[in-house]
Amino acid sequence: MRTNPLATVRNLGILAHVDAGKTTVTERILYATGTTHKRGEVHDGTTVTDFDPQERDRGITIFAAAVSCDWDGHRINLIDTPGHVDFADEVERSLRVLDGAVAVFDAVAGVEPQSESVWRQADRHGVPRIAFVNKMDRAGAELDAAVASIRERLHPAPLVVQLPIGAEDTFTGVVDLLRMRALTWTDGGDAVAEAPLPDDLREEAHRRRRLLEEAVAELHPGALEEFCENGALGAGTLAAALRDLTRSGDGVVVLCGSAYRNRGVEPLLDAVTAYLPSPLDVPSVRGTRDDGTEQQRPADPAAPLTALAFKVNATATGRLTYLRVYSGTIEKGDTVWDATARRTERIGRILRVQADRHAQLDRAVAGDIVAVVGLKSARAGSTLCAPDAPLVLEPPGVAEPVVSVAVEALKGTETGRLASALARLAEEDPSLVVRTDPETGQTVLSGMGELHLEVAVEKIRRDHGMGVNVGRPRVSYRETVGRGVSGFVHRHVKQDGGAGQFAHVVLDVEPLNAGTGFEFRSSVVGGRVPQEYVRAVEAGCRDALEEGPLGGHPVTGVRVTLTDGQTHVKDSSDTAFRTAGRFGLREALRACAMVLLEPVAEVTVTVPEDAVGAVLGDLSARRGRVSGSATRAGATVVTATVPLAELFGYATRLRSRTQGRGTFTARPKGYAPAPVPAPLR
Ligand SMILES: Nc1nc2c(ncn2[C@@H]2O[C@H](COP(=O)(O)OP(=O)(O)OP(=O)(O)O)[C@@H](O)[C@H]2O)c(=O)[nH]1
Ligand SMILES: [Mg+2]
Repeated sequence: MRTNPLATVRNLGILAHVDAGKTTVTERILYATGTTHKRGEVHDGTTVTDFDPQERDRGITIFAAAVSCDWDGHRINLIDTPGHVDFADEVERSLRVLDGAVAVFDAVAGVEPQSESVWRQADRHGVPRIAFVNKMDRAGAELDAAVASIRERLHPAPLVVQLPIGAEDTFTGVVDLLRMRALTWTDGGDAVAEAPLPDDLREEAHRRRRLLEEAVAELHPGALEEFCENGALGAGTLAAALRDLTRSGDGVVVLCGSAYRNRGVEPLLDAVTAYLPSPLDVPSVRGTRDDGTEQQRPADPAAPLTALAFKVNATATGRLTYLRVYSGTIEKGDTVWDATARRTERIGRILRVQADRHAQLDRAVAGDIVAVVGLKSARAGSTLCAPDAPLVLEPPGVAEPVVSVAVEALKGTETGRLASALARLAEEDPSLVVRTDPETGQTVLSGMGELHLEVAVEKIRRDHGMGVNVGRPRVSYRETVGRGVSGFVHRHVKQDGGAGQFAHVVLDVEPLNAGTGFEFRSSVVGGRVPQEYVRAVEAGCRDALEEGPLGGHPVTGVRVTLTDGQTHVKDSSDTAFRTAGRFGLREALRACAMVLLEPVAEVTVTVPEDAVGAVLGDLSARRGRVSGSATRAGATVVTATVPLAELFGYATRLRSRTQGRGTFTARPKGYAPAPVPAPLR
């Protein structure tokens, strides 16, 4: 029997907290697989995946980058993701198209706040993962402590398959607990050296192997059977069980190494191919057909084409659209249907991105991740499919922007150029929103945080050589319904000759328990309002939610029910009902008790013990609510919920209060009621 070639594909993401070493791991993977012939460094600005000038200057990853490489008969399509929380949307879009991931941890810090966030993101997407404890060469690195923090905070069953050889700056390799062999690397040496177990580690290695066998037997019925019969597990059974447990999410294989010192990368690649799923092992993609019904499409090159665009990137070679092909085949020159924009598109060139080279392909098949040149309408989140078999895949969720700045061109004559540059940028990054402030007429750019906006503006300055003035950052407020109204009547009637407009709606408005989102339903009976008009009312309600009655902020956390209405034979239309929905809800909201909401963040501050008092005082002056504090290795970790508006400039303040010894991370934690009137900052 010929095996399906798709079984050898791995669509892999590298995820972690800022600075855990994702880009360095990626770089070493490209080197180990022979894709590149020199090892780049983040601090020299020479890595493959941090190719943007700002990434090189700042030493951080900003944009997710996809590269392909080959290992042991497998094709690995790899996405290196950013760790900074402002770019969490890039991670979200990447997770949508991945089949598996490597979560990278810092062997000194263990699980850090953003590792926890990306872990939960991966949980939501059902992406199986393995853990790589990196930086084993650092002073204070400890595999057991890192594993304990994984067990405590992420997953109850970490399954450690290696034993480190040496520690900190004498960390030279690992014992592979499956094959019971020692794998070591020398400084400057390229390849891994394999040898029998060294005497001084034999006993510990056998003890750890035993622990691994017991843990696996406890989780895996097949392994348990063999364990009970033989009192031990063979390497083959262990490997098969580890693969099952990884794919079901019941266990997490843990490896370790030092990417920077080139240690542990080859076994990581072996684990990726052995344990993580291929496109054939994950559930078939599901989408919605034009008639509203759901359909599944198998990962089969012969099935109708279904592909998701997850990233758009304007480059010197043209506009690159990154696609995950879920089913079917695309060929160069094909005409495909953009089911999201509802127009046909032509596939120009198809590229496999391999570091700085792009290999041209004639076709790409189900399971693959490729870049395509020539698409005009497709954006991140668009579905491309066979013209005769349309299907829409659910686009990746877009987080709501929480911080805004006003921007203007330094030269008045460049206002138009700035507007088109901003529009291009928002097209590439759906978490950026550009709008005009209705009161001041200013152009306002909104995004996920100060850094996100700073990077966006800097990109425009550099790419377009344009001077840009930027206002002070402000948070984005929301409004929600405190107490609803029922039976709110609105009549939209214009019958003064010619084509008239007639729409009559009755609305109930109530708060949603979740506090966010919008739900619309209809309880109209007897067809008093036909279905198409109900949809028009819903669209009108969405229009109304864009500007709430308190201060023109978007409204969230509301359910609207259309309970009744009236139509007119001649004068009713979609437009009339949309208008009625819009003005009806706008007036109804004025009658509701509305609540102003502001974005809040969960802040984790790590400070030396002697600075805790000053930090707590400062947090409370910033309207922060402390939710916990713990001491770890001489430092105190304080967690607090703080309004985002109070966090601007916090990094500088913390540094001065702690003589540079304090660090913090903040991650968005939704919205909370704001003091009224909104604090002006
Ligand atoms: N000592 C040591 N340093 C490492 C190791 N791996 C990476 N680093 C260093 O840690 C820093 C951050 O590494 P990156 O690879 O940029 O980390 P990242 O996870 O990609 O960071 P972001 O993309 O910004 O989230 C760099 O200075 C690396 O040289 C390692 O194994 N040991
Ligand atoms: Mg990086």
